[in-house]
Amino acid sequence: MASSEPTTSITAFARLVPTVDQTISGNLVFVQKDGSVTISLELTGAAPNSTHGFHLHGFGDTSDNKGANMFGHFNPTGVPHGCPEAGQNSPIQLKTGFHLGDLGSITADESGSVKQSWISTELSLDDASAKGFVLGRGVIVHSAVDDCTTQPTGNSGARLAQGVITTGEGNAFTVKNVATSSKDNAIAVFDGKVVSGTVIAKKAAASDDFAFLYNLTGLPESTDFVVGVNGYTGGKECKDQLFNIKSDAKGAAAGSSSASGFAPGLASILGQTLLIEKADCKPFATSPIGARNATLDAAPAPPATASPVPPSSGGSATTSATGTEATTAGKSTKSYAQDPRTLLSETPRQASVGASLMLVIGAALLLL
Ligand SMILES: [Cu+2]
Repeated sequence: MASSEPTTSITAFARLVPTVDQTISGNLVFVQKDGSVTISLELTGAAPNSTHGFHLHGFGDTSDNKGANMFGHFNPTGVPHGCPEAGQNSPIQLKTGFHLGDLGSITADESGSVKQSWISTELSLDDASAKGFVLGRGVIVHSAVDDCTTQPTGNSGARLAQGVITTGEGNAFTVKNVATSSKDNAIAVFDGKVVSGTVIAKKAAASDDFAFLYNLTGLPESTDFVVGVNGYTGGKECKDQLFNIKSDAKGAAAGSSSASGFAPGLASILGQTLLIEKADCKPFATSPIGARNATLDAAPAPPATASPVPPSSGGSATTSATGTEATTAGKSTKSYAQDPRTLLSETPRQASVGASLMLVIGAALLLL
């Protein structure tokens, strides 16, 4: 951070929500000050005296109810998995040389609660050019202890709670060094409390506007809405407006829209809040915008044959993955072998045909 602002702190957080049939929930607060980010966790609902692997993950895509879409550990530097040293007092100093998301394990007290904090000099909340830029990335609480040695997962087991690292509505700060990227892809997942479904933001080419693909239910029927991103002011009728949607007679809205004149890099919306506003410009539903296949590097333009991603059905399982650490092992290892920077872009959609076949075979094996 700039030394001219030694006492200015900025804050982000992640709300941890239990995956299907699970009970752990909590809140993770990130405070960046004087060149370090302190992470403070408070959670409840764990089994008494239980220990759980706890990591930042590469994607902030909560659309799978077992956490299977959160990808592997946040590892933008392409290094091995490990753990911070045990026995440290809070805050635990995160180690360099391991995944930037390697927070180790957490242990609940007799009431099933956890309070723990960490400190890192590698993470950043507001510098999109930093490897450790974490806005929009994910957080996972696992079922098992992180063994600190199994690569690249720590063999931490199923995913019991998931969350997206977000500034939160009303807490926007300026993200600097935003690069334009051809790999931009982000997702806002509406959990069904008000609205269910997803809004996906993506670009086919770096110079394009974002295309937004939406598939939402639970809206008031036959009603006009505007969709916007907190902190973005386009000078339109409603603050932060990007595009308009209208629900049908069943309260559903599905389709795509490009936001004319809105063409910043992905980092300008990652971790911000997506707003669905009624005609009076008041938010009706909100969701953090999480990374989904997001590298943030300035990549060459993709082939013109790139196909759009259809909106997924929010809140339901959309893949055959079981949501355990083991299911991501193949993808992560493969990515390291290619190029560390492609770690977060490794999906069946963008992988080579060969890699896609490997993933299909891997998924088939998991079903056996
Ligand atoms: Cu994990």
